[in-house]
Amino acid sequence: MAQGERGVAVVTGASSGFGERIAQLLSRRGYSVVALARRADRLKTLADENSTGSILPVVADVRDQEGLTRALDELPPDFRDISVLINNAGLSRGFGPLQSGSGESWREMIDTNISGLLNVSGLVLPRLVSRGSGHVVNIGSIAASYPYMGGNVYAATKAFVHQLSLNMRVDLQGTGVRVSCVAPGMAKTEFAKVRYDGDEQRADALYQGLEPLAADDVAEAVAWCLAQPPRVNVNMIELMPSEQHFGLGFAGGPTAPPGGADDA
Ligand code: NDP
Ligand code: 8X3
Repeated sequence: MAQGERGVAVVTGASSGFGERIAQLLSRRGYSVVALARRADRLKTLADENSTGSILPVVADVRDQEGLTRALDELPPDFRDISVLINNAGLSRGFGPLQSGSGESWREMIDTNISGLLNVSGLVLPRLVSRGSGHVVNIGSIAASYPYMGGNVYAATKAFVHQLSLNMRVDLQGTGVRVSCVAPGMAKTEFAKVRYDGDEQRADALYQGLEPLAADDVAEAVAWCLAQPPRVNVNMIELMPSEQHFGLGFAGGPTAPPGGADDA
C-alpha cells in the first residue's frame, strides 16, 4: 500500500463520531490514515468499508503509554512518516454537580482527555519536528469556554486542551509544525451515550429541541485547518448548532441536563 499523496495522518478516537468521519474525510482527501482506538471491530469495519484510500486500524488505548509506543513503533513503512496528528479521543462521564461526582469518573476523563492526549503528542511531535513540517489538530469543546451545569471536570479537561494548543504552538514555532484547536458544541455522536453510561434514551433527550452538529461538520472544520497554505496557522475554530446559545442551553430548551442538576 503506497503512502497517501498528502502524507500520513494519525486520528485518535477513530472508531466512532468525529474521529470516524475525520478518518474517512482525510482518506478521501489523499492522506493515509492511522485510525487509532480501543474497539478493534469498529476500526476493522472502518478500514474494510473505506474505498477511497488507505486506513490502517491500530488498536490502542491512549492512556497506555507502553501500548501506544509499541503500536507507533510497529507501523508498517507506508504509515511511518506521520505529518498530521488529530488528537480527538476523549469522553465525558456523568452530568452531576462536582459535589456529588465520583473520583473514578474524574480520573477517567483526566486520564483520557489530558494524559492520553499528552501521551500521543509526546510520541508523535518529535517525528513531526524531525521531518520539518506537520500539523496537530486538537479537538477541544465549547464546554471549555462556556460553563454549564454538570460540565465541571469534563469542561476543565477541555480548557486544558485549549490552553495546551496555544502553548504547543509557541513551543513548535520555527519547526514547521502548525497547531490548531477545533472546539465544537453539541453534536450527535456516541458522546452523550458514553456520558450517560450507555443509556440511549437519556442521551437522545439531550438533543430534543435543536438540530445538533453532525460529525461531518466537525470533520470539515478539521480538514479546512489542514488545507490552508503553510503561511496560515488556524489557531482556533469554534462551531456550534445555530440554535445553541452557549453552554448546553438552546432556544426554548433546558440549560441544565434532563433530570436536573443532580443527574449524574
Ligand atoms: P464518540 O464517543 O462518538 O467518540 C469518542 C472516540 O474516542 C471513540 O472513537 C472512542 O473509541 C475514543 N476513545 C475514548 N477513550 C479512548 C481511549 N482511552 N483510547 C483510545 N480511544 C479512546 O464521541 P465524539 O466523536 O463526540 O468525541 C470525540 C471528541 O470530541 C472527544 O474528545 C469529545 O470530548 C469531543 N467533543 C464532543 C462533542 C459532542 O457534542 N459530541 C462536542 C465537543 C467536543 P473506543 O471507545 O473504541 O476507544
Ligand atoms: C461536548 C460539548 O456542549 O455537550 O464537548 O459539553 S457539550
